[in-house]
Amino acid sequence: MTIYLLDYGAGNVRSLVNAVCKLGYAIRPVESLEDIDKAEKLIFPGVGAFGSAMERLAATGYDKALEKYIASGRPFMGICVGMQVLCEGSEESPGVKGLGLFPTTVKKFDSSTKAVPHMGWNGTTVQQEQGSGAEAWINHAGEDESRYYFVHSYAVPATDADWEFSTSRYGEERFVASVRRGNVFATQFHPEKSGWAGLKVLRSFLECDGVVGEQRRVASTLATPDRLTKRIIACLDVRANDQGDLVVTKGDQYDVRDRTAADGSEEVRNLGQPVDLARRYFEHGADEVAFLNITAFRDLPLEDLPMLEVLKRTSESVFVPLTIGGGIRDLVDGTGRVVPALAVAGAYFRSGADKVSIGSDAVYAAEAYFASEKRLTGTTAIEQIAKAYGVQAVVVSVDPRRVYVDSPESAPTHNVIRTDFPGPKGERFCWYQCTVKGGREGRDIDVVQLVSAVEALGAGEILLNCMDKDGTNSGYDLELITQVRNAVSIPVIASSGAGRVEHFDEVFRKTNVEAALAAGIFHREEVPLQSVKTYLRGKAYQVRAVEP
Ligand code: 1PR
Repeated sequence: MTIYLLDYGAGNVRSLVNAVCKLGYAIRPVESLEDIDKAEKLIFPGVGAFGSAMERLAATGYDKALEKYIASGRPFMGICVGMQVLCEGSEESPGVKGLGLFPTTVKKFDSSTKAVPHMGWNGTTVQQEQGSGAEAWINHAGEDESRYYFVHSYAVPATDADWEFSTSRYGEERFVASVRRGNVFATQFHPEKSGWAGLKVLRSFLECDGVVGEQRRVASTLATPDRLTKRIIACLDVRANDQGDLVVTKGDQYDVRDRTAADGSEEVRNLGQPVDLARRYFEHGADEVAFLNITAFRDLPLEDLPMLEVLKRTSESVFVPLTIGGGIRDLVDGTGRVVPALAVAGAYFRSGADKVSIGSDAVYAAEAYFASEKRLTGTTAIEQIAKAYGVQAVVVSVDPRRVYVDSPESAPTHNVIRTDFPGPKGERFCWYQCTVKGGREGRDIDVVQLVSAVEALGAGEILLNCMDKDGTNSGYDLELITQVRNAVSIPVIASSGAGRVEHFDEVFRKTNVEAALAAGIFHREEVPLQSVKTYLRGKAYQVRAVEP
């Protein structure tokens, strides 16, 4: 069978190709209009904005070819924006016409009531009972434990139309999770990033043998609760050790060297190989895996950056979202060529990353934003990557540390809080100073200023580390996290300090963050990832089940 992938170069399609291969099928990229004509099955994983997706389709003539393909009755599957373009239009790109297969308009989620983008694993409720043979065609259902990975700011509001195959709920909003009519099936979620549950959905499409039978409507479950899970993220700090091998390491308050060597030398801690550990965490139920490259690889051509290979290999066996951080900025590579941050990010997306995480460069961008009285120039890495790949692909990793002061008046330009954990001289107040270069240099910008600026620039998520807590196993810095959670409406990942399962409950209960990340306890196998999930489930949290 000839299966084709319609890609227009706007994101990570490597994972989808890997997922299809994992299921035993070969898939080829569409390179010409004739390929669409030849295809027996076609998958369109749209990425980026609705308007740019339609523009790219129109510029290549693929829009008309797609319409013809769909009209021919051959099976078509759309993913994410690949589902949205089947609608008439989208609030995201006013005036741009979609393919108009489904009579509806894509709308933005209300960010005054919840974090937007909607990012994470959510349940679905199937809206239609299928006619003969249809169950085999596609079978993702809400009655079971399955969760699927969503990442989007815009969605099709649910209205119980007969083409709405499944719906989901985010906060007070019910939206369409997948559509189906005849030979067309499309999902708002990413099956290729949804673990085994997602692979099952993909397999159903790959195995179907054509147009499905009659559909029968059943009443939808209007009262379906929001089943968005709290995400548990495993983080791997990766660097070259003294022998030049790439290893996963872990610091104590950002110091990654062991001082226990007999000869007094200081070895970089080696906690394992990045690809092996990532695979282990996927199998143990990690909802996402983040790699932070903490070595500045100098003098290397872009295409030789070692983390590209790590991502390529990881995405062959890890089917949850992958984030890569470290060194996402304009750089001069080994050939003396200036490579813009957008190109660096592009290389990572093509190698299997779903999000890039920006550290130091985000601090400089925020400083420039305030210096220019909050003017958006469109030239920062955050703005450019968000424009090309969508805000959900841009994470800002923050490395703050406490600065104690006697009173708020002592730091009038910063957001000072009263703390329950006084400083060394009994100070009752503190602010959180942002740092660059892996915590080695403090800047005159506090964490609230930073996260507000990067949200305005177009970051889609905050990865909130804490230098004072990193590697201490003493629990998350709840005061820091609360301050940041209240300052932005994009999702926040709590990081640094997890030491026991109770710390995850505490951070979710007291700060309402969307995700919690840990490193040391997972690497040292002190607290297995599965036990975090089991504990949270026992506390009645929505968490994604660990799959077989
Ligand atoms: O500035 O864009 O090149 O990004 C560099 C990235 O590398 C930043 O995201 C920064 O956080 C990270 N980084 C740089 N140096 C270090 C270091 O440790 N020496 N790691 C470093 C930051 C913190 C987290 C850690 C959590 C959880 N490490 O990655 O995983 O604190 O740890 P725990 O659960 O063991 O407490 P740029």
